Amino acid sequence: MRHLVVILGDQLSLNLSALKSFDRAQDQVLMMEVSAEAHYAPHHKQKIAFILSAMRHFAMALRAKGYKVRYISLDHPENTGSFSSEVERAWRDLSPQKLIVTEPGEHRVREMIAAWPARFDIAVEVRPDDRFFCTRAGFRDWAKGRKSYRMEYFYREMRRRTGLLMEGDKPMGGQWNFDSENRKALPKDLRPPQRYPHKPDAITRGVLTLVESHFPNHFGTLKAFNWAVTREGALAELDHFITHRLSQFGDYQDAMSARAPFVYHALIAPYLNIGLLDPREVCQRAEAAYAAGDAPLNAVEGFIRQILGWREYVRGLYDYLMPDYGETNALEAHRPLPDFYWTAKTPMRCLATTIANTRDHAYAHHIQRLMITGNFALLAGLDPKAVGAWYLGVYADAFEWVELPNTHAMALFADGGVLGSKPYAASGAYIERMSDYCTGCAFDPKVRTGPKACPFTFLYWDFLARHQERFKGNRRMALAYRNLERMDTETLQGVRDQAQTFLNDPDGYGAPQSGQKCLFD
Ligand code: DLZ
Ligand code: SF4
Repeated sequence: MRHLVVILGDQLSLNLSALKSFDRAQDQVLMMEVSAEAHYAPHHKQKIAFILSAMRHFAMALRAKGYKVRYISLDHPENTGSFSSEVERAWRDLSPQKLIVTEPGEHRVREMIAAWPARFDIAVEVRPDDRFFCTRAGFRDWAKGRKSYRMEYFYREMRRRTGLLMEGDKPMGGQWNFDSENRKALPKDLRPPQRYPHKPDAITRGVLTLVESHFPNHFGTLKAFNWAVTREGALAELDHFITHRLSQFGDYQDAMSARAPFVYHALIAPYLNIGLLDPREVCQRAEAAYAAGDAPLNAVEGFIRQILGWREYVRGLYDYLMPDYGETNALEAHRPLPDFYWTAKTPMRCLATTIANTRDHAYAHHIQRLMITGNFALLAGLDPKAVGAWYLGVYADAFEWVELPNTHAMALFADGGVLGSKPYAASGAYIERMSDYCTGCAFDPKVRTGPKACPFTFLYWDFLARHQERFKGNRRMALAYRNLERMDTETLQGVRDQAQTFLNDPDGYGAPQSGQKCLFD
């Protein structure tokens, strides 16, 4: 045999670099369902099912095109359970002259592959992953020598390089960024469209049964599984977004609602991240919708910025700064994750709703992730590694290259400001403004102390006071510190005492006493 082409579960694209120059007569593809990949993070059941079903459908699509595929399913009797041991078994069985693989996204897997040449005593060709606008070298060139790496500058450079939303060398509409228009709360009478339905076929149904029996104790439910597992399904979901959601996406990008968990979001990140969609086609579709007059510029620019700007930027930064980047803990946050991150049982309605959405759909949108679960973790001083493992496990789209910069750096400020210029700390007032969570909550966002006090509010003031030395000189936090200084000593002490009581037992805080009605049933 000539080449053994290894395809990982997030590389499901027929245009994958590892497949270029594939000779159907002499080469073979290897795909492996391995338990080690299901266990390195506490993956949500839907995430495992999504990846395994998409892998099985992709293997079918390859075979239909005449590729020979060695596909090792999770319950294959000889499955040894890890990438390296399965590659070793294939290498013994097939004696290839060379292994070919597209560079994996995660540092952990890159290191694994770096050990293969010595382990198997054969050539291993690692090809660049070209499913991105910006190459690794391109990002390094941009980042080299800079004191700080602000996304906004990288994004402008990418707009210029790709010509997306450009009029000559000027941004379309005369502005690079329309974010100030994209912060509306969802009006009560507005009903975002239903999610696009993906009916599970026999393969997906088989995988759902397999996952339930192999991973019964993993987080999450499979009941509402509704992910595309083929390129056709992913394209249908993209179409649905462009036609029914994109035009409102901008306005309500930051809105949160207990009655509309998906608001106007696209729900395509899982497909982009495993290769079912390509970021170039996605941005071109959005740009075309603007050109056709079907969606306004604030929506289209906001959407394209997420993909052309933010997604490429976090990938570049991860690559540039790992592995040390994941080890920082600038705010010395060491508290364990409260149990309610797994159970959704807390009287804080914003957290209970976001975590219940996560449990039911392996999804929460970016503001829920940043300003509810992330903001809480920042304010409460939760350990960045524990928080990172949670995010990496519970979201269908999470792979470390995208998850780590978003969680570790943006949400938790654990990198001390390499990515962002200030922490995204916010009190209950922000959550009340941007959501309908506070109505019906046991707490009141305006109250700072006493039984009705909102934990986000007293934790926010406690966070500012705790980190005063570090942040008081930060220009972007000047207003917050002026407000803190206006608070009299006694009030501040009361707020800090209440924060301490809360932090001593976040799971027990506000729980019903015997005889009282349970707040979260
Ligand atoms: C996340 C995941 C899971 C749960 N299972 C598999 C699997 O069985 N086989 C596989 O090839 N990939 C899986 N993945 C995705 C990998 O973790 C992903 O390819 C690497 O993290 C990329 O660096
Ligand atoms: Fe969350 Fe506080 Fe609002 Fe309750 S009152 S939903 S805890 S922000």
